[in-house]
Amino acid sequence: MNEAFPDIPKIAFEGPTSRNPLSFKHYNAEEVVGGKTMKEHMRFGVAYWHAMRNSLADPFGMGTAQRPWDDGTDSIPNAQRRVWACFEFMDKLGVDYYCFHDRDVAPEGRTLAESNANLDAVADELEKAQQATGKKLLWGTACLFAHPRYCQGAATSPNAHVFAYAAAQVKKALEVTHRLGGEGYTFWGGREGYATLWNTNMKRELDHLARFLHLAVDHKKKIGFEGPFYIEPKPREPSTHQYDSDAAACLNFLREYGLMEHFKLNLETNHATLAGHTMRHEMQVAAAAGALGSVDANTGDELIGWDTDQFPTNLYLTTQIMLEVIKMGGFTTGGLNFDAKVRRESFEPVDLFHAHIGGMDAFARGLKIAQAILDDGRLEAHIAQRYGTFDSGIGAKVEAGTTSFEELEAFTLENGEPLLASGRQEFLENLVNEFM
Ligand code: XLS
Ligand code: NI
Ligand code: NI
Repeated sequence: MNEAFPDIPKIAFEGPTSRNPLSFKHYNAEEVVGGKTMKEHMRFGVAYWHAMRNSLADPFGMGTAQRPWDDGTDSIPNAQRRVWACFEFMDKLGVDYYCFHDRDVAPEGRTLAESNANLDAVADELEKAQQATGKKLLWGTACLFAHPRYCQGAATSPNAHVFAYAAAQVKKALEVTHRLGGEGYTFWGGREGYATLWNTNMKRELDHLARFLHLAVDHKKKIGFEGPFYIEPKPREPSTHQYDSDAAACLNFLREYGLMEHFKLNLETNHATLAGHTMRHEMQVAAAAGALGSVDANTGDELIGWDTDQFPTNLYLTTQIMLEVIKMGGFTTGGLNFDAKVRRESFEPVDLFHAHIGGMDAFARGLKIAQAILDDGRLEAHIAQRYGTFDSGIGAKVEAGTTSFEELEAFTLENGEPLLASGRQEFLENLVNEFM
């Protein structure tokens, strides 16, 4: 097969003084930072749906993407050719992982049986490409939101037949993910929510969603898939409200339905901001519950109110993400999946390279800055000292659960007004800037 990107060489690390846009200025895969190589820290992934399938259409206009290797048809040979374009892309970029939805890699057929056969035919090719290049599947997922049958939800559809169809689709996607050695499996509840409460029985829909996930856990055990399941929170879009609206809502749902041990969260920056949170907030909520699994690395636009899925280039953002990743002890099965698309205006194949190189360099700098902040120790020491009154005396008893309201009352009567220390926000913001 002809190369998909004939004019583009393997992207090399050339260092910060390079002026070559097709080089890494900061991402140096084998460079050790804090005891691990950059590549081990980051575990970058390419999102098949954006890199290979996004035509760059928007609600006001048709696609603009130029993808010379793609003949624009829904044929199996075209889908198979795309596999090799994707792996060439990953290889030239030096990214080790990819993620896909079933319907990104293979076309939906007229029947479930036909769709499954299509998926098998492309999975054969994915398997060959993985073997030829050593690239791996970070996670797989099923697209339960594009087809009209899912317009009122999949697991939360009011129609049991739709529930069954979605279950059959996840069964197959999970089996293909397993076959390809996928390290995890993601559930993003694309249309699991509602457009209006006037036609919705929320309790019933939530029960159905939980039942669906329990059935998926049963099947995972049956086929011996050992990777984690991830839930990806997002508050809205396409629905008015999605049940998995943010990390806290997901964790509450998982606990309520006895699913905690089987799930972690896959957090996406643009979804965090749509939920009115920072990514760091979402990461701390998940990490505190031991459920920070993977990251969909992207960013939103501050002025556009939707999921614009842009490539992350903001060093404060990447620094904060890497701080949380390092503090939780690093990714295990998860990674940084670029769930991001180039702008509609950036329609050439080379733009895909610029976008991913920029994201990887931004994360490399974020990693180095985060590690430097941790090595310096002042920030963490400040936070630890801020809670110092809980390290001994009455505070230690509070944390140990060995005090009572009576004792706290007696303590207060004896000690009078508390002596507070400043929060020092500005001091700490300046401290962080020393490392940027
Ligand atoms: C869409 C989601 C989607 C998931 C995978 O907003 O981010 O791309 O990551 O279904
Ligand atoms: Ni995502
Ligand atoms: Ni998104």
